[in-house]
Amino acid sequence: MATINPDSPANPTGNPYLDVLIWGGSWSPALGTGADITWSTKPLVTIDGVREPTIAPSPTEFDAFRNAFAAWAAVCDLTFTEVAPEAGANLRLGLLTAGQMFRLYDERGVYGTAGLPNGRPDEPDGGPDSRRALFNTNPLIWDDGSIQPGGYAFGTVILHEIGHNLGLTHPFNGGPPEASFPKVKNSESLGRHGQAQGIYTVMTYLDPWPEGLPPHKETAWGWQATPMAFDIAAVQVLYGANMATHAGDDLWTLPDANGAGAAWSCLWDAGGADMISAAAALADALIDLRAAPLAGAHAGGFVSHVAGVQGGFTIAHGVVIENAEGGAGADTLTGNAAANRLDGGPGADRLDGRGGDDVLVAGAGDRLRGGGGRDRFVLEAAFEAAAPRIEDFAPGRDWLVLDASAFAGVDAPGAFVAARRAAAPEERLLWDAPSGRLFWDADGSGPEAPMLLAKLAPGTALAASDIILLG
Ligand SMILES: [Ca+2]
Ligand SMILES: [Ca+2]
Ligand SMILES: [Ca+2]
Repeated sequence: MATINPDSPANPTGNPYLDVLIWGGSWSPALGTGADITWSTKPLVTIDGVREPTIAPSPTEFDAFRNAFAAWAAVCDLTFTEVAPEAGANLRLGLLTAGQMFRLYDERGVYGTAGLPNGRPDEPDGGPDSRRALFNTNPLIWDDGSIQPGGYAFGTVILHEIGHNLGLTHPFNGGPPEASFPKVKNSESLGRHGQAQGIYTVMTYLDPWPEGLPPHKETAWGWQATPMAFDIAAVQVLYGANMATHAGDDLWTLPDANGAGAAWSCLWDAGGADMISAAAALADALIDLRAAPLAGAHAGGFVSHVAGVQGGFTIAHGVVIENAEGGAGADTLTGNAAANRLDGGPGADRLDGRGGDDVLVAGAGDRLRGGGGRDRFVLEAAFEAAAPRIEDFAPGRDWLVLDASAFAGVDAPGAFVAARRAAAPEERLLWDAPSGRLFWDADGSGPEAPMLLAKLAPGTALAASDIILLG
């Protein structure tokens, strides 16, 4: 059981987002240290001077609370243990009818309320080491679907109120008192670069991502399933990071259809060789492997998603996801500073490896940039008119990679020639420097016509040593 540290240092990080969210004390004695928190349900509430019971949660509602605690525990060094209502838990979760919530606040539309660790706003039922969260079970927003991860009540109410209980405030009127995210004026304000949006923090009052997709009205899916990048960074400042979460090799599959399972998640992945995949998607996918930088125009993260789908990923600060694969559509895959493998799959894809020694699979119609580092461009077949275009091939630094089993004779001496036509049987790779086009000629000087294999910048000083073989 944890005890309250009522003080939050003012501006503990110097970061204009995290310092606003962190306010109201914590459950651990010092920044960056963990705590073991107990929780229970069915607190009494005092309404109009009378103490009255809250609603006993159903098994589904218990699961919703457990899922929300698990989502917070996955990202930081907190544990949450369920105890009996009379056990004097740190956190006490209460379900109210819409009528009870209205009488409690004399205000409609209060979907939830919660105390910070230091007890603000004042909680008449809270003991010295006990805080509560109250939830409005108005069926307009609260039902068995909306309290599932990714549902409206889970993403915007349950995660949000528990965030308060852990020591996080809003992007508006946060801490130090009344501080806000840059350029945020009020609870409806997106602020500079739109960073008060729900896709960047569940502590906002704003929907996940209407600037990317139309406003979303369904309640059972299409909302947040996890704390988002600012939330994760902020609770890690308070309690440290959970470095056991997804420490192995993980496959993160982007939701590719609207409906159950479509939700916005921020990936907290502590290690391993990981991949974001849209392999099953039919629509165009955008996959961006850059982690949330916590500063600049994309401070709260880069959004990966399939076109038209109300769900997808951002990547938490400090996380490295190595690899990405697209689906049937014309996908856009962006790497990060690590060594990435990017494969767009079918469709005319755009790949950008950015820094690091990347592997980019060049399919039909693709346009590729390796970025910095020593990159390898894998040519799988000759697509002729749809030959991939490599925009920034750097001879002597990057490589073209050919599978010897797919290109018979490519491994023979003299297979590469700087010429538009083969003059000998072994001449299979024909490099036309003035046009920047590389051809595959399956029978060398035989009667078969060469096929276009790849397009590079005209005048590129390509040499045989720039080509390596697989298999
Ligand atoms: Ca992992
Ligand atoms: Ca594709
Ligand atoms: Ca890279």
